[in-house]
Amino acid sequence: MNPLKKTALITGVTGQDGAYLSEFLLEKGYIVHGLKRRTSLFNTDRIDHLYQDPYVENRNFILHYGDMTDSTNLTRIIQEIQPDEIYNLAAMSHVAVSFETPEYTGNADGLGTLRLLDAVRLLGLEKKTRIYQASTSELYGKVQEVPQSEKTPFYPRSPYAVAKMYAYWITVNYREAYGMYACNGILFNHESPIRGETFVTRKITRATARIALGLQHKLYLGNLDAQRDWGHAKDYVQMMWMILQADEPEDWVIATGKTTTVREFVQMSFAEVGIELEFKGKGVNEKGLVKYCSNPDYQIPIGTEVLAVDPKYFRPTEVDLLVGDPTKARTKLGWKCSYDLPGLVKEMMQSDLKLMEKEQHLKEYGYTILNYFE
Ligand code: NDP
Ligand code: GDR
Repeated sequence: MNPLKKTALITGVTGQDGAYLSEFLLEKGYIVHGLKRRTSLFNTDRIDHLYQDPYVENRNFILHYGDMTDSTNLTRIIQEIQPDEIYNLAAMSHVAVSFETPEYTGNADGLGTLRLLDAVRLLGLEKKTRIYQASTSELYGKVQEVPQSEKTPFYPRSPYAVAKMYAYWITVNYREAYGMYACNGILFNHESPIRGETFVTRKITRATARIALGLQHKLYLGNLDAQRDWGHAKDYVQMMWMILQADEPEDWVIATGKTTTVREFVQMSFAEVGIELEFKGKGVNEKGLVKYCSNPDYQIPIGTEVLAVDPKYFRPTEVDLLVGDPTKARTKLGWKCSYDLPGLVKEMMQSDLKLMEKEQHLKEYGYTILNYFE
């Protein structure tokens, strides 16, 4: 351990935010420890570029096997590392999947947070270790107020959001009960080229690229009317760090303050490959048809149906409208985002086009390519 360098533990290091936050903290000179789950195949694609040979001395990026459902393991790792900062990003983070696995989601996302906080307390680190809890705009759920701020009441609408609500309050409770420096970042949706493939933005950019290249015919989505406040993950991980550098531990909304429908996101993605869509029909019968195609590389006949609604993607209870009010973070932490939504869509599309071109080559050489769209 190098006493001159700060040490951070990131749970969920293999996820989108874990990868960006690792890069960010390493650039700041931190020693970064990451918690990763045992999987039957390697799942470290997002952090492979940060990997360091375990036989080299003075590593500053170290991975540990662990799981948020195992308190013995969390306690042992925290005891060994004695972190200055913990970023609790690990979660079963897919809202729709949480309806399929509600008990596990409660265990990992809700109780997992308690296990972490209590490990810090039991180890007597409550005055040393600062804790960031990855809270979410999903806490607002059913619309009570627009835009949503730190003062807006919660009304969670999924097992995921309910589990995150427990995590939110147990973080507040440990802060108040034991004087711990523990904070919630209530982050609105944030995306990137390394966003999980089954979240709607990435599902759309991936499918748009595949359709343009002739690898897929149609994109099936659920609720096209849902509105989200989408930012870029790179901007948001910086704020996780800022939150832990503030003088006092508090809870913070991080958002762009703008909202967009899923349908508009689809239009923006297709526009990146020169395809204009027109939407016809309503509800489950709504379809997206090619109206115009300006890019000679991606010629799809006018009138081709490239988007349809599949009710299997509807959620038992939906969150219709999210738009955050980040005034507190803007005024007290100096929060501002460097990306806007068109810039984010462009970056995601360029990345997915490159990836899909690779898949196209693999397919030409007879390799099986991933055709999983769920
Ligand atoms: P991802 O789904 O990309 O990453 C989740 C991470 O958690 C992965 O590393 C995953 O590991 C790990 N994980 C899942 N379950 C467990 C477990 N039981 N034990 C240990 N690790 C586990 O999520 P994001 O990076 O997008 O989000 C990070 C956090 O922020 C999550 O808590 C999410 O709920 C929250 N959040 C995200 C927002 C967003 O828009 N991205 C907005 C607001 C909050 P593996 O790779 O093995 O699956
Ligand atoms: P969300 O993200 O539920 O907001 O949670 P997601 O991208 O999954 O859904 C956004 C909206 O799009 C609608 N939608 C679809 N969603 C998916 N995944 N697949 C589809 O085919 C589809 N069609 C329409 C959804 O109904 C929803 O309204 C994300 C996660 O990162 C959480 O962990 C995080 O807490 C919140 O953002 C803030």
